[in-house]
Amino acid sequence: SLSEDMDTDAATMPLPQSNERRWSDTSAYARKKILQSWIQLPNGNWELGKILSTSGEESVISLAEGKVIKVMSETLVPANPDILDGVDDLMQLSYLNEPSVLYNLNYRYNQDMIYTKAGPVLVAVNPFKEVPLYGNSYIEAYRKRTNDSPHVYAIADTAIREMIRDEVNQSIIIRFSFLSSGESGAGKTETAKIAMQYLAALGGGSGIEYEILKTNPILEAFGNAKTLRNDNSSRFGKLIEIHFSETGKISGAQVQTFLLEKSRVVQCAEGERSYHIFYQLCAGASSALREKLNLKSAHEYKYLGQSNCYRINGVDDAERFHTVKEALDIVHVSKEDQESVFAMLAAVLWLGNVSFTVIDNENHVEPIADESLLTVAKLIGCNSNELKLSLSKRNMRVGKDTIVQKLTLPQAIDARDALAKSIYSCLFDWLVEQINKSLAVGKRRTGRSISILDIYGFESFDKNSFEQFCINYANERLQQHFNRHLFKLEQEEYIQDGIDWTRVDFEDNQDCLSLFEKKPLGLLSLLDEESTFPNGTDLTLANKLKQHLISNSCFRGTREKLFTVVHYAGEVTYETTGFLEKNRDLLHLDSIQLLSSCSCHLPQAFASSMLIQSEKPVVGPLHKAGGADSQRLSVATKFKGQLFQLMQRLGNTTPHFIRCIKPNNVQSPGLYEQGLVLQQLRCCGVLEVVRISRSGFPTRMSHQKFARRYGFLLVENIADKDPLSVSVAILHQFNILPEMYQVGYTKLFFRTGQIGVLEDTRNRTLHGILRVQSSFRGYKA
Ligand code: AOV
Ligand code: MG
Repeated sequence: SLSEDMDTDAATMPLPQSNERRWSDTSAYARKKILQSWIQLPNGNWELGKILSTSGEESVISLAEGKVIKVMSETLVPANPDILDGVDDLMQLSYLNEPSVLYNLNYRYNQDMIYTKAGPVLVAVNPFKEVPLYGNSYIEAYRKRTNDSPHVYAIADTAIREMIRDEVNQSIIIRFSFLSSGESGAGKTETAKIAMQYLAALGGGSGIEYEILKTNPILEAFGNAKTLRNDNSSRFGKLIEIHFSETGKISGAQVQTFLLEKSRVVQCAEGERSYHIFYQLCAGASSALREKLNLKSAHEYKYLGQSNCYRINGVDDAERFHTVKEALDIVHVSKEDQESVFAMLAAVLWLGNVSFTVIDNENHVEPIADESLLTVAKLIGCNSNELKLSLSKRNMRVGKDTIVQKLTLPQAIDARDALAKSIYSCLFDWLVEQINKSLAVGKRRTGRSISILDIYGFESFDKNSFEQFCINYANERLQQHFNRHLFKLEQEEYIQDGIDWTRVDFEDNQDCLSLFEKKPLGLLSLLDEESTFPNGTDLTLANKLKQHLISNSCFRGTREKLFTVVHYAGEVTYETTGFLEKNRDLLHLDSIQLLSSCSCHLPQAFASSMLIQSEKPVVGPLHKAGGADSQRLSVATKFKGQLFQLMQRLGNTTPHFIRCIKPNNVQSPGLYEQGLVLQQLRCCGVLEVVRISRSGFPTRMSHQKFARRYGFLLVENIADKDPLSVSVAILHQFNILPEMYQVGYTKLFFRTGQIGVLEDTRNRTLHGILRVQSSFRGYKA
């Protein structure tokens, strides 16, 4: 390659011929007069042009197809020489500007090279088709390091090696970037699976790796759905922590999930679907199971019918159902439990068909005791009269008395839907718990684990509600993690170690995070406070936020129920409609009581898990009119707690970042929309990362460690020397050029690629020693 190597894990790098040559080549290009330039067309796209002549302030450019134009010379954006076309790492570009980066990614994308490094970050551009980059032969090649082109496998490989070498937990953080249209389908979930595949192949042996891989079809069936943007959209966030033994073998794993989108169970938009598992069950259940659950086809369930979409192109739901059942077998969910799970799903579907009839002249209603109601009662194992009562009345405590309130139609529908959502989300949590029980073999914290985070990215739709509010808050937290890691820590470390370093400013999003988290006057606190007020409404919430936060630079109060947050990635306007309800997430005590009275074990388990939750300290709601419905942590507060925990966990790991990019909005292969890609690159700070990494010294090692690791390669005697002197001696012996490293108080700092030379020599020397030893042993035997 013509310029510096890019991989912070330098062991992947081939031995460069001569550092000097490589450096001078790069700077030679930079000094040369530019021959080609990027010209921006009226549609915003960039086209490559040859500079024919420059006179005064104007330049004459020839474009493709012989077109010649005149432009102001100052608008020229230098293009890289052809020889740099499609470089592996954006850091290698002599001219690092937006069109050059776009072009480079596009050039690679056209050849199915969907992965590119951007300094320490791996960029993955979604191919929307099968690309021949995966499977055993590729895994082997990355394991043996005979293939060093950028890949998820290479990231996973680095994570394993660093985990073993440093005895530090690792994390692979997969995210995409914000888009004004709201984004999804960039490839995060697929990327996470590819990383897991690699870890399972290298750390496998005990069999537990199959179980880990089988968590994917299960969680996707229950937590993914077809949306307008992605046929397999994750509607929850996921962290999977894979544990390894001292010898680098997988010993167990743990899954944590975040904020499942419950509302999808009872309603979804035109053209979208509810969770896959419902359609899979309806299509794939055996006739015995159908009979037992009184199962109909998907068309006959109202919850599934309202969006007018039952099928996904190219997907056989019946076949998927069998895959899910097999996966459940593998993670040790018994056949009996599986049947209970399916019964719960059928109960949810039948609940949606429960209808109501008016019973008095005050418009109070009660459910009709038809097939739907009776089937629900049978499936969850309760008395049908009690089910009927719980959907037509609400017990409320006022002081010492209990009063019974009859429900109107909207209230009854709410009660019914709340019950369906609770059953489903409890079922989801229960499944995760079963998976964790099955995977909890080696949970000892040994400093040897790799966590993979696949979490929703920023969302910004035409209408943004409570879900987007939480999701974007989560992203704000993750963004800070990313910033801090790549920028702040970097600089602080240089300064601490006495390295001269020109400060590079970066955007921090602390202000926006404070807007969310400050107590008592932050978005979350105010939301919780309003949620506890019996008379709180969407409008009073909006007014309260405006009243207290209007002076905050990240906040803007707009019309009525609207407010705008200036997020790291852009502005998002939220509408408070439904915020309080969703944050309270009340399940009436009556419903919990109903579930606990059921004869089936799953509803009972659900009821007790909900009761346990409600015993936690109450931040959340006291329901209307002084009533005493279940009191528990508000959704936002619970989520915030989960996020803090997540950040703490990630904070103790060495992170590896993967950025997924979606090249078009129509899920179609071969289509690369410059504008769309650029927006994503800008928002996730990829260019910034490259700039900083290129100018900095991203590889670092303490003097002790460096001396320990490479000291034995020295020819001179180092017995009584301190680590710093040993380090310096090593650097000299290996002729590492002075501009390639800096010696800090406690550490050595290297430009990318430098450690590679030493690692190679070390590996060769070690292998030499091992070969000698083993042939010696062979001789003796
Ligand atoms: P997401 O996880 O980022 O969306 P997915 O991982 O579900 O996106 O990817 C969406 C679709 O893109 C997949 O179903 C595949 O068809 C295709 N795809 C992604 N990566 C690859 C790849 N490496 N090779 C082939 N096809 C791929 V969301 O969960 O909705 O935001 O929240
Ligand atoms: Mg996903």
